[in-house]
Amino acid sequence: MRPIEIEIGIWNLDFGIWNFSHLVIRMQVKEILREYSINEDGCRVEALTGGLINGTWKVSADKGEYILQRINTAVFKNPEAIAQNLELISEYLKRFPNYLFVGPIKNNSGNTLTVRDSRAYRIFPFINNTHTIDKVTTADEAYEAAAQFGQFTYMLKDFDAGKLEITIPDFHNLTLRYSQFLQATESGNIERIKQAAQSIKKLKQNSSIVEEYNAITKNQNFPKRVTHHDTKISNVLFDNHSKGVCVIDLDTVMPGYFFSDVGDMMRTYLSPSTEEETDFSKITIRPEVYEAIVNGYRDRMRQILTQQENQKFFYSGTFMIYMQALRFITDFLNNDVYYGAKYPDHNFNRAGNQVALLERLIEQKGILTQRR
Ligand code: GN1
Ligand code: MG
Repeated sequence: MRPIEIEIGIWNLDFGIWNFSHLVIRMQVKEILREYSINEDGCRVEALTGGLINGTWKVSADKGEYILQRINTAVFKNPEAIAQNLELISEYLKRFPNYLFVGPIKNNSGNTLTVRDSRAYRIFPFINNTHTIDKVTTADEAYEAAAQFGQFTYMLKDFDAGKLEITIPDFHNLTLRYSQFLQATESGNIERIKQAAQSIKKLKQNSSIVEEYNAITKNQNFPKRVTHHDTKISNVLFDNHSKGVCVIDLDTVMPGYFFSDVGDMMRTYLSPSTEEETDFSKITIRPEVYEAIVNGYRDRMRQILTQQENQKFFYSGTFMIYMQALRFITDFLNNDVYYGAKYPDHNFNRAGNQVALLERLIEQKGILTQRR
């Protein structure tokens, strides 16, 4: 996670440099910190980038360092459900005393969630001697991350996934995402539908990915497991020796399929470029990273992965990239209501990027699956 701006140097800093929303957040953050008896005087609050959905800050106070997060309640409509899931998981994982579970801290009223004016906040301890990274630069990093996500699901293999609240219904339901996409191509912004014609066509041409999803999710050899659903590299804590320590950001932990987690790693680790890259010639697939994801995940999940799951590693990548392309283009056609846009064609470009990534991956199928 990279600091984008120093939100609050010292609390009394000149107010003139803040726009209105900064100010509102700043006042609210101050109130929230008080709920945790964190002295805000001389406190440094630094915004961290990375996520598209929640707001995240690093807080450095007298008492120590923390991660403060504001949950986007337009997306997570029931933040209490997240808090409840985290408590259940944290309780269960106590049977693995060597595993570091980073859960939210309780506020002065004993709750892990602090709600102010319909905004929900929570605070995590900042774990010393750990760090996160923004991009995968080596296969070892991909291996470590895949091992951590695999380990997380493995440790929870006997936990009753049915106890978890569904924090985002149908989050990785490809059938639904595809029908929302088709709907947007009918009733979305007409200009944008024309502009996106090429990507729309390519996505429709690849709809066999949806058919495969429909088939495998009906098959009992693809059990629902406790999966993370957001396996980007910045959701892994690394130690000073670049070894994975644990996974973080458990808001979308829900019953799900192994291919969601493996697939999102492929989607976000395989190319040296990110989903924000607009020069699509920079989108390439790194076979050694592919191999590291498969090995890292399998090393921890080997005992429970079914034979059928084992055959769907490559599919996982196509599944997640395809779904993300659908989500970006659907949002573009619907005038950026979900992801927002920092510039007019932002979601158009993100969708194009994911379509190109999908094409690169499919081209390499022979090479990648031969290695495995
Ligand atoms: C969102 O906020 P962030 O970056 O963790 C999204 C993911 C997408 C991702 C694309 C709740 O995640 O599903 O893959 O953007 N999360 C939600 O960058 O929609
Ligand atoms: Mg997230």
